[in-house]
Amino acid sequence: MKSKTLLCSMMVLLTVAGALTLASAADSFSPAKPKLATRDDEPMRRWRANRFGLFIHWGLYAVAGGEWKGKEIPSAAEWLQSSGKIPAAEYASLARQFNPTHYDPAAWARMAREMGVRYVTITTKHHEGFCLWDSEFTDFDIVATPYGRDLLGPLVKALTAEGVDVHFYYSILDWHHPDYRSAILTDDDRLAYDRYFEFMKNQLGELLTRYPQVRALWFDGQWDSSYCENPEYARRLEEFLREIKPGIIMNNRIGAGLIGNIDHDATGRPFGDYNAGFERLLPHAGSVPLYDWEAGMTLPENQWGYRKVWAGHVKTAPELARMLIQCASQGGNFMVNFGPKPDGTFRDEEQAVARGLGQWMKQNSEAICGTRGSTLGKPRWGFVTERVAKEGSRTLYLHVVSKPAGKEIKLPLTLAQVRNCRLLSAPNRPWPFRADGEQRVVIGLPDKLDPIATVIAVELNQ
Ligand code: FHN
Repeated sequence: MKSKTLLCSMMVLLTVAGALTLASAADSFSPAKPKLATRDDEPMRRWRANRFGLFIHWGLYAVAGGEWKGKEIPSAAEWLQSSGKIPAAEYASLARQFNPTHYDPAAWARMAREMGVRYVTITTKHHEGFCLWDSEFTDFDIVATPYGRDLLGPLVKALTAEGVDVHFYYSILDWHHPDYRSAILTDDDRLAYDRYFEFMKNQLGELLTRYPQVRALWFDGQWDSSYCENPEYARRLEEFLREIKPGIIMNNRIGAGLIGNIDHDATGRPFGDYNAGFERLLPHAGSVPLYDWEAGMTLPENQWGYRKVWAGHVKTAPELARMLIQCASQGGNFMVNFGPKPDGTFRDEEQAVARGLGQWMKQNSEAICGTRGSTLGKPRWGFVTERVAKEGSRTLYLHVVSKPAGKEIKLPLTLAQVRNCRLLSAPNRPWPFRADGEQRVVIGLPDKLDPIATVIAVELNQ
């Protein structure tokens, strides 16, 4: 019997502050505004360089697949308990059916690497409160299922072996824990929430120490007034976690506050390290968000966890790849979300997306990972990313999504600035370029463009 240590903005969404709307005219570039750096140490630089991640939502809701007692419950599948108004104890009985016999962490990790992602963010505990690891602080976890053993550890190991970084999602909001309060209205509520807060700290401490490979924590469910109107909890939690694991990266949803901006405490210090507010949306093309940022995207409309029946438009690999490119061109990270089935496998649509993205990334990851947003703005024919080498030389990556009139790209550069050009699809031979007047370099395009984006690397002289 485990010791039950029951103690324990709408997101700090930032949106696009420094909107720098560029490029309404083809090939007219102007320099981007500098970014407000929150952190620039090695872990943060690694987080930034990764650029592309896979989000995984997995929990008891996968067993129900969006249905309860034979009826479809609308809204997001992982919100079933709340949308279906299911009492916590009844909902918890799903644990008795959770048995992912086909779960193969090595296969998941291989899929992630082949897809081209550099990190995986997995839900350790979503709003339902169920934990995918064997937690010392609750019985509502994987050990209470027929599967009966840790799911996280083997995945952490397999991802690490494949060279994919591990990030953990953790919901502050908890529909199962008896001490959780959505609002603190009485002294008893305060005492209960304090206990819940201790429980949460204990669990997060447990995750960081038991799985030392984890590099980032992705908080969510911070919008209830109990948490967001009492920002001292957020600051205490952040300090506690940074003490346990200096270098850990946290999204800004650990903060408690305003919707639509990264949140700061009374001294002006921001919460967390980056803005995770772009949920199923990207910043306006061409704008430059002020902080490091990350967008998360579902395949169907708003389903993060597994739902048996998907309705409406389902995004394809080319659509998602272009979103990834757009994010990279604006200096942000991009996560595609998968919701595994209760048996531990991925649905066909997700597998197809993994393959499609992987194919493009195999040839073009150089133009995404380790790059920064373009200082040249947003051209009409696509997007630009850039890489700055240690010695200071720069490479521009032109992601050509549609053929410009005249079938040529014109860059506001002099011939002397360009060292060479190459197509990433044929990297071993130089790609021609010429001058057109003093201030323009012209680059032709191959006859056939890649249906996602044809990438031309333009190496510049210092
Ligand atoms: O409510 C959740 C939702 O289920 C999902 O986890 C997403 C992922 O970004 N976050 C919340 C809503 O902001």
